[in-house]
Amino acid sequence: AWRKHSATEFTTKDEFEKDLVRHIETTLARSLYNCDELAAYSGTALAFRDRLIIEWNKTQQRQTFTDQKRVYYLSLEFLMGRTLDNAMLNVGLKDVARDGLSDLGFRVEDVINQEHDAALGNGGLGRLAACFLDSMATLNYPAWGYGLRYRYGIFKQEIVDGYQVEIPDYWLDNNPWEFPRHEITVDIQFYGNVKKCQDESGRISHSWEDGEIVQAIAYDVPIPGYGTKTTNNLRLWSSKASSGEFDFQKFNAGDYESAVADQQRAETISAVLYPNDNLERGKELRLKQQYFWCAASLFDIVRRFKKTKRAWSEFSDQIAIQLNDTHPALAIVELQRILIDKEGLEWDEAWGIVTKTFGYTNHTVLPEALEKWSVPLMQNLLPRHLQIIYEINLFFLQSVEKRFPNDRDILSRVSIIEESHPKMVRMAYLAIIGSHKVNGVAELHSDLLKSTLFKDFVKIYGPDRFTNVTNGITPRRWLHQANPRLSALIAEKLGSYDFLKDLTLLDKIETFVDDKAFREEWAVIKRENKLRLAKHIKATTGFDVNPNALFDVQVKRIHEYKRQQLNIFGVIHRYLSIKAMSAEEKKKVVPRVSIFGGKAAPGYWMAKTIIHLVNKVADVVNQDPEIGDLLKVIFIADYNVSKAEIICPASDISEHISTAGTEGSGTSNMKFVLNGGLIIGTCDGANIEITREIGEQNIFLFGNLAEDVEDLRHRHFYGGFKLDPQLERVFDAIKDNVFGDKADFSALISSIEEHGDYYLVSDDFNSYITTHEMVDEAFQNQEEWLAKSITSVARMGFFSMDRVTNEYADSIWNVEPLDVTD
Ligand code: 26Q
Repeated sequence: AWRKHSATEFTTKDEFEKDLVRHIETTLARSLYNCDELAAYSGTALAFRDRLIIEWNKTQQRQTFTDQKRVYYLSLEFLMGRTLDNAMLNVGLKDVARDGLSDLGFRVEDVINQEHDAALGNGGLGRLAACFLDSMATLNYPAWGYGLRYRYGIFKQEIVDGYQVEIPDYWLDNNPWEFPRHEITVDIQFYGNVKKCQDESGRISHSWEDGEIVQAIAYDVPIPGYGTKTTNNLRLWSSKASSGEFDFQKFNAGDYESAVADQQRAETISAVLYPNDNLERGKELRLKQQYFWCAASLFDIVRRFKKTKRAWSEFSDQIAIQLNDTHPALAIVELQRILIDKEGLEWDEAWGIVTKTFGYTNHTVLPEALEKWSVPLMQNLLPRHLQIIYEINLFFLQSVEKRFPNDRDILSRVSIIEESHPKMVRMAYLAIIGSHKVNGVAELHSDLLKSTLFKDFVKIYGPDRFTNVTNGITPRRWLHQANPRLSALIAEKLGSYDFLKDLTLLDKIETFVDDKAFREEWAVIKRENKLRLAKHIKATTGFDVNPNALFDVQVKRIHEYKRQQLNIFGVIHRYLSIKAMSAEEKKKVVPRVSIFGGKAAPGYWMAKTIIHLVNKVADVVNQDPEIGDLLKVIFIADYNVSKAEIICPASDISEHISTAGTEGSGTSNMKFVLNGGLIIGTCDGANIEITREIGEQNIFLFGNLAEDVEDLRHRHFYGGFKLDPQLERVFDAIKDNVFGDKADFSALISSIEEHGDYYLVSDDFNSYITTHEMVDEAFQNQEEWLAKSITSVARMGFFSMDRVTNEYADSIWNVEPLDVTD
């Protein structure tokens, strides 16, 4: 018989208050009389945490007991954001909490705002992992995430004198959402050397010896699904000096300082998230992080499998492992090593298991983002793994040679080892060869992978190994949580909140597109969301913005390929045009607020220059009396998940304007449309499928197509470069020091004028400006604009992360949901 659990499961306001007060008074040792918002947050979080723990334990027991196939999602980034609001909504008790907190004199929104974002990621890739966790739990898939428990997440961004300044994000103090599992540890080895042994029967084996040992400690985070009891697990590894390894020699010899230094070096592995997005730099510590996390996770997965006493041949029937980009590609090598060196399997049997287990998701075609590790570095840090990589490569190349005996070049093209100086290990090739499925994240991106980057592999393996799964977003966070009023309005019309579990049901709201009361409420909600953002802008920048103006938003990591420079040049063009207008002409201008936000990698100088220019333009434009309300430029500092929850519901239009063929998918495009904003974008990434779903009359597309990019770049160099005349006018203003010292921005201009305009800013400028004029015109017809907004939301069902998760489950993982009938 089951022992009844001791923790409470409150459902009413009074029960919640009892739990809340108990936690404030006993767990936190605070008196109710000096309970501030932070204590109210902690108490509320603990009360909800109790509820999660009960279902979490049950879910884990159920998954162990039924022992069906599980998914492990390996990601170096999980950009979770805040947890409390999400937990309240998922268990359906936010209103209970609101009432209970109000009795104690608190507003639930203020309490929620006390929480620090869990920012263990850079951008899209990390947020995708977080959306995966939400959907896998909601759909009852037995699934775990594995990641690193960074002590410092992505840095906090401050803007000082118009420049980005990075502040460390120490976030771990009083985090109620993680559970240290001090009993779950794994010893991880680095360096050392490989010994070859032969037994009496002549069988050769390898052992990796004399390395340095670092200990991995598990920290678990509960992941509740929406409207289900399933609560999955996210396991994050933290590094510590191995107790066996702590140098007692040094310690006893009085060399205390150096013993402590060793300890700190071990802890450095999980200290900080690398802040580069779409750029790889080959640092040893990054490789250490990757191996540390892969080895700990694989050990844990294999340990769990061995407890079931199944045959190794059943491994891939029980386990699917998804690689979020190539960052965990070493997991392929590590599993092969465990199977042959530790478990004594033959190479071929082991390799069959490995390839059936792994799937690999690629997120980018940008050459500078493709991971390569130097062979000497890997030789030193992971000598046995390098041997295995060479072996994998040898067998692979032999099979290629047999199939294509007359193609001499193909071998060097597809080799895992690049024959450069030094030699490099190409992680994407390793990931393809070690997986049974490789997918891109939007149709165009997956097609480009097949026709360019991975072309030879399509020839070798056939087209079936390569597939597309277009990204999505979780409607729980990105509609229900970020935009509760819109969610409520939709629920009222559809008769329930079922659309949060089946987003295709949204299509039913299209029948209300002509319903006057519905349209009015829709418009009121957008306005309230704009007011909320205006308040935030006022509080953080001091600028007043007119909520009736057209809010034009571009928030995402700052990168040349995403082309924030195109946007700010367009803003300057607008500014100059308004300045040249007569008073009569000005009356026809549609007022605009251009809102930017995003972080630049600390070492990415050009991206920092773009931020600087945006802030300088803001300084000039916002104070120009000739401009008034007609144009305002805002840079929102420290863009992160919780800011996105305020910004996404507040846009009239948002910008997704990457050079065609460069953005894997983009996911904020989906967030903005789902919240009733229109978008301006290039034919790139998921913009193309968004257009297909919502209709081309509901989106503002512009610019050159991916198929023409190569040719245009070529012509810049060999056909002579001609700057767009309107862009020239913009550059002239910058060169006249209108936005401060022109020298500050010379690199930005010369990259276009002199260095080939790689991102086609000039080629797309005219079409960009013209399209913005169409946006202004469309915005003047508010009734039509509203119809576009409603219609678009109604047609966004396809972009639910639940659809994405089911596609992975069917076509890559071959896993079934685990029914929860309690
Ligand atoms: C690699 C090596 C060393 C250090 C850092 C990195 C690194 C870190 C982060 C490389 C890439 C990233 C992040 C990439 C990323 O966010 N890609 C985005 O993924 C989204 C989800 O699929 C897509 O929507 C975006 O188009 C894509 O840019």
